[in-house]
Amino acid sequence: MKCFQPVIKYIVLSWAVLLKKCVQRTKLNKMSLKYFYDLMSQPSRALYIILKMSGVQFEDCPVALRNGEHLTEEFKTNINRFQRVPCIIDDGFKLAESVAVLRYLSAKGKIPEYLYPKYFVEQARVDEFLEWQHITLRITCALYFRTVWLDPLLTGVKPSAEKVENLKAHMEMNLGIVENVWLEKTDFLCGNQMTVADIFAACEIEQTRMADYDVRIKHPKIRAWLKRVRAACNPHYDHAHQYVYKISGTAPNSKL
Ligand SMILES: N[C@@H](CCC(=O)N[C@@H](CS)C(=O)NCC(=O)O)C(=O)O
Repeated sequence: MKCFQPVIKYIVLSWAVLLKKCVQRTKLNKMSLKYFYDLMSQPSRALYIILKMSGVQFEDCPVALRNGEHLTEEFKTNINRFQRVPCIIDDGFKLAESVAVLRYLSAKGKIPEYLYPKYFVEQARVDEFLEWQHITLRITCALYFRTVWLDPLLTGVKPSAEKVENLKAHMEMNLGIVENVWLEKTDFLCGNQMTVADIFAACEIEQTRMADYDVRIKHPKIRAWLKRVRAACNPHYDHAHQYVYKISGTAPNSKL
């Protein structure tokens, strides 16, 4: 029996070393994802909420757009060649575009099915919204926000009333489509379950608070839906929107 002792000791030690390596590798893998974002950016907030809800471990890499941190050569070369947020570096793999990042993480099994369905028919419905929103809801809400709030802050020049009305009309046309088409028969945009589509859309619409636009007035379905989305995503929703709430001076319960 004595002669087996060194062998047993060797096996036990090898297992201990292997286990330690596995734990170290798991920790390293968990943190190999770097997320670059600014909570003032709508798609950054959406992805932030999705990552938090999915329990994805990531290295927090906030980027202050207001300070031009994304405009440096270092950012362009080492982080995102398009100099925008959100973006990730996953174990050395650089990826920009919020929807591409979402699909990449889903393919890696990091996003739960209830947020981004795996069954191709259900996934296609969510993708339909994600494709639709870029040049409709996003562009018109973002342009309104930019023209009414951001540009005057940066340049000191106010837009003409005519320009604001024009942008508002375009934005409201798309809000009308959300109200009457996407939310026609269901509690959420792609059915009766909340998905990433709702999170992306809500983050775009919330941005208009800062331009003092009250979406509730003309859109009762959007108003009720926003409450549902917030409830389903909290506490991450309120955390992601902390600056939007602060700057707009609207506490979550007092407006929207
Ligand atoms: N289509 C991109 C949009 C990214 C984008 O426009 N990001 C803005 C913030 S919301 C940005 O980084 N802007 C910096 C700049 O334009 O200088 C996505 O969905 O990720």
